[in-house]
Amino acid sequence: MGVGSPANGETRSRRQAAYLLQTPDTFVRTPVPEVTRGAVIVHASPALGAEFVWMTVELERGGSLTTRQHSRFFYVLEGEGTLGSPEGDSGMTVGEFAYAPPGAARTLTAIDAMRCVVIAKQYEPWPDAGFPRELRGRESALASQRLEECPGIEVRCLLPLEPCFDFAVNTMTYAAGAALPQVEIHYMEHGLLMLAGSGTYRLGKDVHRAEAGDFIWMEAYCPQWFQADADEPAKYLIYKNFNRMPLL
Ligand code: UGY
Ligand code: MN
Repeated sequence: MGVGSPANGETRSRRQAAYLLQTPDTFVRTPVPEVTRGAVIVHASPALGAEFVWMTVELERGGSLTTRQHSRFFYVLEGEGTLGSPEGDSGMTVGEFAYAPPGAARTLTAIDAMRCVVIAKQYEPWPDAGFPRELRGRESALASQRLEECPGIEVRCLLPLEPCFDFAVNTMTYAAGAALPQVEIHYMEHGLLMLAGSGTYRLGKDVHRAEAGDFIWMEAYCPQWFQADADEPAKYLIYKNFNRMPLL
């Protein structure tokens, strides 16, 4: 029995047609040839209906992940490592992120046992936009914006809004009790990892608790709304396909 798994088979996880709520007690670690001394938890993939992949890679000290295909986005959750490219290695620690353009080989190596979000998406080029460049940053160093003048919600956009980028990864920080100003229904799909705090997530017609460590996938047009618990701020990391007109 996995740590935290109740004996009676109960879980807060839910798989519905329009969304997945995946709580840590249901995470399954698997080997992949791209990883040495570690494993991946694949949260969202085409097998689910998602048009992107969201995994958590867990590496022992000295373990590594090497990938080349598709755009990849890395966000360190725990521990420390280096992200290596033919141009050299650079250190990555908690709260730091990187974007690797499609086709560029990158190796993430753990200096200390580490956990890192890896998001991969098939790149959709845009004529004359140029090829996306490598990016690195620290989430806490980015300026935050208010969500449509909504007090209590701060958004940090980790990727720039430029025509060469075809997805967004943001953090959303909610003051205690703060809520999205509307139920959203939109053409973008989401992957989402609760980084801190907890609250209530409305997904379709269901209402769920969402707690730090939970992963959520929402398909396009899934009605969605979040409110942080009244006694504590909440924060999540969220992906969406963005900045491309859907094909007619
Ligand atoms: O960017 C978004 O669509 C975001 N406001 N959605 C969400 O938090 N569920
Ligand atoms: Mn949304």
